[in-house]
Amino acid sequence: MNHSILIISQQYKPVKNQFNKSFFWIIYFIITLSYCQEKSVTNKSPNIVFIFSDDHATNAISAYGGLFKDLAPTPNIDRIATEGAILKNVLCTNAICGPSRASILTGTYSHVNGYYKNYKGGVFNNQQWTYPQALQEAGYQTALVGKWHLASEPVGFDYFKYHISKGEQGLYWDPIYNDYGNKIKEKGYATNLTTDFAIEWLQERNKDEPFCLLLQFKAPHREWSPDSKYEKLWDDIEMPYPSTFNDSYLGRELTAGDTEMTVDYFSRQDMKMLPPDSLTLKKQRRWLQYGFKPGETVKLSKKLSSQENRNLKYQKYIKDYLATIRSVDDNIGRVLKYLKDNDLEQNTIVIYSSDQGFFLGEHGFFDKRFMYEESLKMPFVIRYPGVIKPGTIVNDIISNIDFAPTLLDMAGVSVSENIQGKSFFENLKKNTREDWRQSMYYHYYEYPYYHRVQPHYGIRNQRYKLIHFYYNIDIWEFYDLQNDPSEINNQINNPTYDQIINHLKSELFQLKKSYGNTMTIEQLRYISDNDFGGLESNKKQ
Ligand code: SGN
Ligand code: CA
Repeated sequence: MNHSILIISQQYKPVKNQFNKSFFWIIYFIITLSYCQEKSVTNKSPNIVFIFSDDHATNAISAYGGLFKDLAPTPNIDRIATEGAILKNVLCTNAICGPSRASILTGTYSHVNGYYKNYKGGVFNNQQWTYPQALQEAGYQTALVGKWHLASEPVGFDYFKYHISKGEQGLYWDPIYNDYGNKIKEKGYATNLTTDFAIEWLQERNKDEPFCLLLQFKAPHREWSPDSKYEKLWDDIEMPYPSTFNDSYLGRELTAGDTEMTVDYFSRQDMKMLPPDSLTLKKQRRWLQYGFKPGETVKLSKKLSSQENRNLKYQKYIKDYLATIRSVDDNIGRVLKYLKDNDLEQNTIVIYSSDQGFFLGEHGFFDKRFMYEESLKMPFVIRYPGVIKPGTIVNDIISNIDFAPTLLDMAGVSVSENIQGKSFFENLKKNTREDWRQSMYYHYYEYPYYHRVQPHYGIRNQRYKLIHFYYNIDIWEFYDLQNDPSEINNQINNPTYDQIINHLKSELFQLKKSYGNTMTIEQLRYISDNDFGGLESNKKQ
């Protein structure tokens, strides 16, 4: 700023009389402008509480309906939806943890932000623009508490306390955090603790500035460990099975039918089996991992048939998964109560979302990665009193690259030029622009670990989906979601759809190109095969 004053005063030096007056106004103008740029927000700007979890499927939130809506309701998440909006078509651009988080922070696709994969994914390049930095620069107080999982130091936060250990996946019990540079082991259950720390920060923050809090739970990520009080919630009932639980993968043999992601791959740890005391700690760990690799089969009971064992595994999994969500929902309730009790309810935007969807036994799967509906769809509910009408339902196609521009739009802060997402603030007010996108582009890169899901890209609109699996196979799949919502009939060879498929194919290539992904199949394979996605900037410094 001093620099620009100097240049201007030099330029105007010769015109002496006029100089004093003009000089005054120029300085006044510059100071005002710089103040507006640096602190474009006031204490009237809305606060933001962005609550985010890991692997929470829409099918496990009662506001979205689904098999468990009555058995395992989520009243607090539902409350955000009924007092604000529920978004039914929020689609992840790359359905896996780190990449989705990187897209949310930067508003860009993986091939732009460089974070393609978790395993051999390297490190999020934290020198790039992110929305928390933009908010911080604009005068927001910012904090991050809970799971981060991007392997580089969070930038743009006045305070952070994030899970370390297990490759930053974090632990359910007695978790270890990086507390603003200090390694701290806490005692207790992660979901409760993370909320405690978030509330502590809210209490201690500077009350004169607006804030943005990112509260990010580890739950309901694998290995789905519930709080002790919720361990036996559904012991006496049998949970329903999704209709595609025993999918035969007909017409999808080399894609959905060739993974290491079915319930048969649950480990002893997932099933909460206890290792023999006689084993050393190291051997106990290996014992617990059994089941993870092909050929390793965990049997829950020797007397049962393989189908019965499979069912039993699903029962254990789904009950544990839903029980971890019970704690997430309880703690969201605590946050909502804090906001209410502290007179923050009216001027605080509350969002709940998760990094991608998850399979809850559909197609026999757990985990995510595929462009199939269950993993592609992200939950998103938002409350903004006085601005978003209670009971709003949004069906527009939105994706995780749209989160950053939307948050900044709501806060009145400008976005980076390189951003690829679009603000959906108007959509939330039921004022969707006529040229809003009608289809989205998806791209998943990680292979073979974990879970052996073939890399693929595709396009999805309100009715159809076209996917190309390209890595070491060359297979296209096409689904008519209206007639086949469970995606079991791959119609790629059905001549009735020829015209639609051709049209979608060209739209897909057009979209891919418009987002700047012009890599050849060889180059894409290189991304999957190499550490750091082949990018120097992704290497750990
Ligand atoms: C771990 C899990 C995988 C999971 C990845 C990625 N295995 O590796 O099942 O797909 O995380 O999850 S585990 O045995 O270590 O639990 S993600 O949410 O971080 O993308
Ligand atoms: Ca995840």
